[in-house]
Amino acid sequence: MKRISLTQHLIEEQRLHNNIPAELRLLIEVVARACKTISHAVGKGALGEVLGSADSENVQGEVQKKLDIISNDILLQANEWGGHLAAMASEEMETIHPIPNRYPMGEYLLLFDPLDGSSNIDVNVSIGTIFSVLKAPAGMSAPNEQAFLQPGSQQVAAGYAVYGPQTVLVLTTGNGVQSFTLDREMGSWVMTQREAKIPEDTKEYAINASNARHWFAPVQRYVDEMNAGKTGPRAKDFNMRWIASMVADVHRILTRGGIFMYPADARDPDKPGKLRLMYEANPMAFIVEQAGGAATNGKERILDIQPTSLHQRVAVFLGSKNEVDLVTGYHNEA
Ligand code: P6P
Repeated sequence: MKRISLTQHLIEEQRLHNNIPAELRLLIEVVARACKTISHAVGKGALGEVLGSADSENVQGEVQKKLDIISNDILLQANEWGGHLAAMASEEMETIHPIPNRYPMGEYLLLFDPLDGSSNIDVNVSIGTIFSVLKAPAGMSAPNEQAFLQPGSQQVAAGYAVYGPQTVLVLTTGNGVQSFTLDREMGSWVMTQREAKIPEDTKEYAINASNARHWFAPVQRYVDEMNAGKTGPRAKDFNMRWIASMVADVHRILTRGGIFMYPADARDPDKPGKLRLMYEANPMAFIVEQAGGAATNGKERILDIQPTSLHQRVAVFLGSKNEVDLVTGYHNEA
């Protein structure tokens, strides 16, 4: 396959679909460049004095890892001056981050989880950066949190970088899903997959099985039926994977199919699961749907959910369409 760069791909997409204005192309390239810098910092590990926890907690009440903060700062500093953004929001920051007055304000909003799966940093397991791009509401003078509270269907781009044996950037601008592998010698993103497709069926599921005693009935039924294997109602054996790094689990599903689940459970019936809607579930749902998969909160399409707060959580079922439809059906029967 002729290898093309991220820049060439974005310019060709612009010609083909006319839905990637220069400002959006610039934004995506700046974020991709920031992910290269994060990959470099992550790759240093103990040599870079970047492992371990910082003496701080984020808005989620989670102890921040040094690399969480470093990655967040890299994304803020890379995106402040470009003139393509009106504001940013991050898992690591309680409120939105407006563009400093000394820089021009643009028409896009950028949301990100700067380093997802950070509990895996110190044990050298794949982690990643997730990002989502929205258009700022027309005529907005001073950005506020309300401007960000748009359903995931309004995203104009979304992507993630997975920092694993390879560093891979996965991107959608609404015209399918493309993957780019970081050529470390050249420092460039090189297209290595033009059209990711998630198989509609699978034999592999991902859930944190240690929570099984807390699951509600629809999830219990769905997982029990898979665990019953060939002699059970599904009439086939299933495999289970759980990396506890959403980016790594989703990347596996994008690559070979599967279903990823982080359900609400009885531990806190008012808490709809652990993952965040705006900068984890929405971008991943956009990517998964663009690759032919499905993504729901057990009841409805994640991309249809009207957000009410920046850091709200949501239950997540995403991946191979027939499996997501089945477990969602169980919820809607209940
Ligand atoms: P648990 C990482 O902390 C994260 O937000 C996701 O990346 C991951 O899928 C999930 O939490 C893991 O949660 O409860 O299994 O540790």
